[in-house]
Amino acid sequence: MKIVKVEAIPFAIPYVKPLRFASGEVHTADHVLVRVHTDEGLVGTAEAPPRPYTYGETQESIVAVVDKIFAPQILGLTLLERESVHERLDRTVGNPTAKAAIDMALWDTLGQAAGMPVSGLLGGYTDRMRVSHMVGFASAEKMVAEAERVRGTYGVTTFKVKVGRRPYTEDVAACRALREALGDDVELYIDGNRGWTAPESARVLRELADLNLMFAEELCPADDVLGRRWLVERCPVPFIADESATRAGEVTRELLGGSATAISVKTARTGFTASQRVLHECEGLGVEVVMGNQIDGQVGTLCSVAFGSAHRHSARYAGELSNFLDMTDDLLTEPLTIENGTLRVREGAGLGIDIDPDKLARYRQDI
Ligand code: MUC
Ligand code: MG
Repeated sequence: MKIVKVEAIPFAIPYVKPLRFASGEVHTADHVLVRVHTDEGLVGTAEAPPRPYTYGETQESIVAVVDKIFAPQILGLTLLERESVHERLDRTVGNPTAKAAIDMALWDTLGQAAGMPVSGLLGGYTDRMRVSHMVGFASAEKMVAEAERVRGTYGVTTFKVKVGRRPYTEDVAACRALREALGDDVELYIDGNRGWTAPESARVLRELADLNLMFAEELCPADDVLGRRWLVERCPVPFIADESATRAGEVTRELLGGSATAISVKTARTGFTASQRVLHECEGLGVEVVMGNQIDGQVGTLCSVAFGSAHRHSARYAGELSNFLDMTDDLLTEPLTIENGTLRVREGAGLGIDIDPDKLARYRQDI
């Protein structure tokens, strides 16, 4: 079965409230829907969320790189030649979400062709994941109110707290308020998106030592090589590399260099094929992984839960699967629901991504 067409459709859906963090803020989900068509009429779907402040991709650059570079390189290859697809895509450095969306759309097509769910094809470990909710920058009171609302409404009991502000005392106060309000039973961890220096990060970790944090993520830049190594040596919990370890080679470099002791796996940037390489590398090395969220919509979240639940090693911790809750609308015919703190994989062949044509027509930016 051959690939005959690859579409990149820009769409934009506003957020109810922006997500703010140390490296940027998101007001609108200006994503790209990627569709891979086969000669037998199957259509695989995924979404690419541009994160300009992290990887330099924009909605426009994703559409351009898919239309002008990636699609022409893979047309004519079959669904069973994914290794060749990646060989061709990987000639181009960067563009992680564009590559990842093509990979996941291909897997969706493969699942449909086989009449099997992609999650089962990937590993089929379980059919659901516990959900971790990301709490963005706001006053301590507002951050507590959000976490309490998400716990009360969806049963979520794991929270990733965005930190990395200056002065750091604001973040220390917010973390403390969250622990006091939510109690000892919730799981809390922090993500600094490179906002602090290594010494500032060390100071914060000391001040938060009594809060029983589960992880610390990207508190300072990995490019401060010796500072980051110094920090990670002193960090009392696994130190997650996220944007510093975006592919298997970078994961190796960060882990062997002592700049990280855990890894965030994001299907939005490594799709399924490269995410499996990262995951298996980490599993082989005995390194913990967390399923991260690149501020995905429902399409991306479905991809993330399909992958995370497919493997024992990625299903261990709660996955970051709730950013879509803050969108005013989405593209799926049947919206995702989080119940009892859990998100389930969609049943059926492929990824179960059924796009509502009216919604796509309303939100697409190209016609
Ligand atoms: C995260 O884990 O950092 C914020 C920026 C990005 O690329 O992903 C999010 C969440
Ligand atoms: Mg992160």
